[in-house]
This record gives sequence, C-alpha cells and structure tokens, in this order.
Amino acid sequence: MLDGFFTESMIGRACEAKLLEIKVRNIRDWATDKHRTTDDRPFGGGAGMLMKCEPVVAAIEAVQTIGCRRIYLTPDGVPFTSAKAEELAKQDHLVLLSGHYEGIDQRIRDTVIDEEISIGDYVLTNGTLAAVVVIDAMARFIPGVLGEEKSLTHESFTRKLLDFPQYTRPAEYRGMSVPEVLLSGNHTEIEKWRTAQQEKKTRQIRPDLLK
Ligand code: 21W
Repeated sequence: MLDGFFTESMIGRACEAKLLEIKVRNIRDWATDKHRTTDDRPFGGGAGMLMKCEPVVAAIEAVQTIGCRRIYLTPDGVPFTSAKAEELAKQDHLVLLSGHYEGIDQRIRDTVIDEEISIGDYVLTNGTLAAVVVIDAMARFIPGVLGEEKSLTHESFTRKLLDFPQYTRPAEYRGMSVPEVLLSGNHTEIEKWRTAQQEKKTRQIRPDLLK
C-alpha cells in the first residue's frame, strides 16, 4: 500500500533525488511468538482488538535515533495543519506509527510517542493513509521537492485564501468563455481579478479563514 505511492508521484522523484528517504516497516517483524501476534483484546471489554505493547515498542526502539520525532497517527490526535507540515519538514528524522485495529495500548503512547496527529474529523479504517497524507504535505516543504516553476509563496495556505479559478485553451468551450481580463495581457488587472476571486470564493466556502 505504501511502497506503490512512494515510488510513484512527486514523492518518488524526491526519493530518487535523495531529498527524502522513506523506509516502511512491518510491526509483525517485531513479534516474537510463533504466530507473530501484534494484537490482543482490550482490558475492560469493548469491540475489536488493540495493538500490543511489546512488538510496537520494540519496532520503534529499533528504528528511533537521538532527536527524532516519534508521531502516532490517530483520530484523537492534534489536527494536522500546513504549519505542522512545514515544521516537520525541518526535522532530520521522523518515525510515523500508523494504528491498526481499534487502536493501541496507552502505554505505547506513554513510552515511545512524542506527539499525536489527526488528519481531520472523519473516520478512516486505519492510520496508513493518514501517514501518507502527513508525509506528502510535509515533503512539499523540503527544498527542491517541488519543481522550479512551482513555488510555495504562491500557495493558498501560506496566504490563508482559497485558489482563484484557472483556465487553459480553448478560449471558448461548450459556450463558456474564459473571463475577458485573462486574455487582456494586463497583468495588474489580472492580479486584481485573481485576488478578488480568491476573496469571493473564500467568503463563500471557508469564511473561517478570513477571521
Ligand atoms: C478509526 C482507529 C477509529 C480507531 C476508545 C478509544 C489516524 C485517523 C487515523 C481508527 C478508531 C486519523 C476507541 C483522521 C482517522 C486512524 C483508524 C476507533 C475506538 N475507543 N485522522 N478509541 N481520522 N483511523 N477507536 O481515522 O488510525 S490519523
């Protein structure tokens, strides 16, 4: 699931260029019993299974380095933001733990986790995609990962406004014309129009961003 995404996409190219290194680990490799057990039933009852302390703690202790940040992806974590992505991009080494089953034994969090992140208020089936989201958003802040033409200063969430509408050829499609100003060549007017569109769209879709 992870290797596919990390070899394709912009992230794959960043890895080839040695801007980033990603290692995927399977907790099962740290299980010691003959069935390679990683889960067990919750004390106190309840549905589902929890990840056990021993294999998870052993896995993290095997990969951690001095000064690394150990992050658990969990629906009850701190909401992920662009600011967090930028902060994580400055770190030398991140260890991301994705939960499976109904969650993990609290003592894992208490011993080998530095911070907990949620990617939003919806429920996923497991934490794997959440780890991919965090890595993808973080990687864009590593110098060289975005192409030369793309620049972070032109990105919406550094300015806290939504994007303006964009058009390419043809100038007319199914009776819909490209706004006249974009064909005018007047760059001052184009900038003004784009900013006005951003403010209008942000007011409609995300008024919370304007506060
Ligand atoms: C979904 C795990 C539901 C656990 C008492 C305490 C990682 C995620 C996830 C998942 C439960 C993220 C319980 C946004 C997400 C993730 C899988 C339920 C039951 N009872 N960000 N806990 N949404 N999801 N826990 O789902 O692992 S980051």
